[in-house]
Amino acid sequence: MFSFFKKKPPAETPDTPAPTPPAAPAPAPEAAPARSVFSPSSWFGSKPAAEETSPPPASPAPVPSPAPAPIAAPAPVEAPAPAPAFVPPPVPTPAPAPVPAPAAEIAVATERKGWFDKLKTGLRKTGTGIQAVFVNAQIDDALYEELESALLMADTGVKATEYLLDDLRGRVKRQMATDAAQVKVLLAEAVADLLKPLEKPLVIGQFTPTVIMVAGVNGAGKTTSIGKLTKHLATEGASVLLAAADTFRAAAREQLLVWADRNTVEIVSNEGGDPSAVSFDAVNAGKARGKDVVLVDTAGRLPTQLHLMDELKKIKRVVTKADATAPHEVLLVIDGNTGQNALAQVKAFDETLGLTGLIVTKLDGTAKGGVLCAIARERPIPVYFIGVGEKLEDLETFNAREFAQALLG
Ligand SMILES: Nc1nc2c(ncn2[C@@H]2O[C@H](COP(=O)(O)OP(=O)(O)OP(=O)(O)O)[C@@H](O)[C@H]2O)c(=O)[nH]1
Ligand SMILES: [Mg+2]
Repeated sequence: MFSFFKKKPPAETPDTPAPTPPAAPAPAPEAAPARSVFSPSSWFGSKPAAEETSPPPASPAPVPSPAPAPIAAPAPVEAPAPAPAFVPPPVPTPAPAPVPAPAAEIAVATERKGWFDKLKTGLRKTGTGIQAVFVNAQIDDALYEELESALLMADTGVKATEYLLDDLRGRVKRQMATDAAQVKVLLAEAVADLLKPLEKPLVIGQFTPTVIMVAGVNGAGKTTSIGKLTKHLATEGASVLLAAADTFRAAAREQLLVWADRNTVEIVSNEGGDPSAVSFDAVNAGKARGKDVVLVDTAGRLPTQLHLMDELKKIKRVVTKADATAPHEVLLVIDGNTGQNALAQVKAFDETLGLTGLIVTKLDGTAKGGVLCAIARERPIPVYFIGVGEKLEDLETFNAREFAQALLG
């Protein structure tokens, strides 16, 4: 679980229906004093479902804001910010829910352990390959050579592998390590330090709505990740609006509708319509209805399909027309099984769109987690979330140390 809390600027709560106002540059509320944060380094229990909202999805019908849903305030484990305060969605009656959760931390620990075990299982194949190098080994050139091969096999890529080996040699010298088991521990530290810059919280609440555009190649896990993310956000009390901007296939819209239903959130869609128009309408509807987050699902595409990459640029442009400050996040979803190609995708989508974050999916099964090291070394874009399965709870914030431990611990 991640921490999510927010404070909004006071007042302002129009709940106007108005589905599609004109494209006037939005007034864009300025940075709120405090904002919601997904903290990658601290994990909180906070379960109570804030099943918010309104009538069933389907069309962007005007919906009055939900009554303040009391949410358990996440209890920081090692949180940088003081006592996360939750303020429910836009309703004039401010009723923050101060819920000290004494028992929560225990629940959290279990929950987190469960997550860690899943991640460890997912990365087992890669991890075992690297760990085998240290079994009954001496600290000599042969060890480093074998390690080099194992890291390359794990999709770490040439640059990150070289970097890690150099770094490791330095650590071994400084620590005066004498046996291979110590070297393994030092490697885990080197990996954690390399990945650390990728650890960054996704901030929600600074803008209303926070518009998040999600892109990626076909089948990477965009729609599924949006569904899981919606669940996290809704559970923490954020109101979410989905935009079905994958208008190519009716099935894509249906798929997002299912997630909208599951999470009881609204969706803006237009079968066979233009993806930019749907995104535009969704951002306007999100503004009019005071939604906290608008998540825009786009169709899968390869970076080599230039006309489709142009279409993404257009979506982004048009979203900015609806809200001059948007999109606030442009996320790329990558399949953890795509190996070094994932790095190529990150570079290509970043060049086209200017990415602000990544979601790495399918780190269960046969995933080779080394690609995160390659990303950290060559295109360090924050990894907001990682996915280890198809279920709602199989998405979590990325924690570098935990990842290194799951791989090498
Ligand atoms: N094992 C596993 N499967 C996942 C994960 N995330 C998504 N999937 C599966 O991957 C498949 C594709 O997921 P989608 O969410 O439809 O992918 P998409 O990127 O939206 O696909 P397009 O819209 O067709 O480009 C589905 O079968 C998902 O259940 C994950 O973390 N682990
Ligand atoms: Mg999809």
